[in-house]
Amino acid sequence: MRTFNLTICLIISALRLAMPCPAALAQAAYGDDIAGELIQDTTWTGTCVLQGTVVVRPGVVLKIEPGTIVLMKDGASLAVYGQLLADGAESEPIRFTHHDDGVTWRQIVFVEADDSRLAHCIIEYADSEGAHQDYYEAGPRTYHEAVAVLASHVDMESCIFQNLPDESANAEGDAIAIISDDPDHPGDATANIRGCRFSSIGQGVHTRYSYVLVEDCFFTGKRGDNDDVDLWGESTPPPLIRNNLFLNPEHDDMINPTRCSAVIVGNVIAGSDDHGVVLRDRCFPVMINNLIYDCRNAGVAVENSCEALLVNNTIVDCGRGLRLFDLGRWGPPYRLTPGGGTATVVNCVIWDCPQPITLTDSSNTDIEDRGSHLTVRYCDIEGGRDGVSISGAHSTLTWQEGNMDAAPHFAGPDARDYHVRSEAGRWAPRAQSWVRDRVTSPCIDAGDPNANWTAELWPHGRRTNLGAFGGTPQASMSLSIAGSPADLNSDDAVDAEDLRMLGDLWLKDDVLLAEDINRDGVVNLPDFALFADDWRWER
Ligand SMILES: [Ca+2]
Ligand SMILES: [Ca+2]
Ligand SMILES: [Ca+2]
Ligand SMILES: [Ca+2]
Repeated sequence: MRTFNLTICLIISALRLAMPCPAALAQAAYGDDIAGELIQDTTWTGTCVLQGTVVVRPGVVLKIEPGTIVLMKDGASLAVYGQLLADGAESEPIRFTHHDDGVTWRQIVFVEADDSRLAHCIIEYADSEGAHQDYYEAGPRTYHEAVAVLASHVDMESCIFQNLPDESANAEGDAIAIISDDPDHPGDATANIRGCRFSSIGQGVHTRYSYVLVEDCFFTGKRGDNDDVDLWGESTPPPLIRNNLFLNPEHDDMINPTRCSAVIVGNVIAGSDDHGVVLRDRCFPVMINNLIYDCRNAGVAVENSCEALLVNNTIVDCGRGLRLFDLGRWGPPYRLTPGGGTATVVNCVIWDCPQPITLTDSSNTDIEDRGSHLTVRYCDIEGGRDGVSISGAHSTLTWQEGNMDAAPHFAGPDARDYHVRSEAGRWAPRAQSWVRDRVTSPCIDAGDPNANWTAELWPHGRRTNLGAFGGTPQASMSLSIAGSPADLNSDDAVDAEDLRMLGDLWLKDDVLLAEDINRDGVVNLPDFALFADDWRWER
């Protein structure tokens, strides 16, 4: 029954399969099921039952309507060589699920497909447990993830990955693989993964030599020897992991680029029994504006000849704040480059960690440089220079200007609010408003004078703050009134360009906008009055 029946497909094709499921002609051969190949553009709606491997041929477009339920029989797959446009809606998601209790389906795989989309889809009960280490060895590959993308581009928006492979307490099925180095289908694979939820599963996103944008996603309850975002190999551009929330997994690391110069920006990473972020092997990753707390082993690990740049991160309440070392694993299957970790740390706060920073030599005696190497400037490190522990004769610390050891005055560490206090104004995320404190944190305006402060709202002090919110609109306000509140683009002049910006957002009802000059949550006449006061201001 699973073999492809050309005659049936041609008949289906002749009728231009665009009908509610089950498809009438497919019923003749396969009962209520859809099976074989789609060789004509097709739209699915209602309830569809898939069995075996359903193939979307090259050049064929499969559309799936909002609210469609795709019931996958035991071991069923959807293999897309053409294009899949599964556009659910928030109120009418598309559900890819199993046909019967107790069975699992195999996979949605894209192979040299046309640009495809999964939006508002729920993906569950796929048989997707397995180890990404399987892909380290040369030879044929079997991808185990629920969604595998080979040499294709797929946008995934507002999707939910859950119950992989089932709802049991130790289920650790993996969600997504984006693969550019498949031996049979090599070629750039890319994905934009936005607003998705990864709930109590194994690995979330795995890449090999692939660009991904992972943005505004929520990862929680992860299980097993899996990382939420596991990136392997370089790509152009490098992966961008931005504004995600990683919360309370039970095990393992949250973000782990290996030999991958990923850009990791604006994430909240909290509650791991291992590391928050692991930066591994020969690569040059960058971390900016991340808040990392409650990671038992370390907030950030830099390993095996990785050279990392850490700017404006807050790392707090972790076993170690930052850890530079050689993990080993030089042989197969990992084959990591021997060597310590190297990091340049600027505008960061590391606080309330039993060991703020540790550097360890590599135990590999065959390499020229066995040291871990750290450069620190404009940082607030608990214990100051003594907060850096160095073990081994080869590791080095370069302690530069602007560092301090001063209580950062977090707003509410018990409530995990790590904005720093200010008499001039502090953003209160729960209240979504600005509040004033009785103390002002020394982290305000303490950043590298050359760092870009211009996204901070006035009064910004014309200098970036330390920590995760420094250099962002959520930066705590300065006691200095340098600059002008009407200089909306921070170019040291109030002119027609600022007026245009004010006009563009006129009556906009939103917070954290420079145009909302009185910071009351709406851009309107009182803001224009303040703007007019400073019209033609120039520094
Ligand atoms: Ca896994
Ligand atoms: Ca500032
Ligand atoms: Ca301006
Ligand atoms: Ca206003």
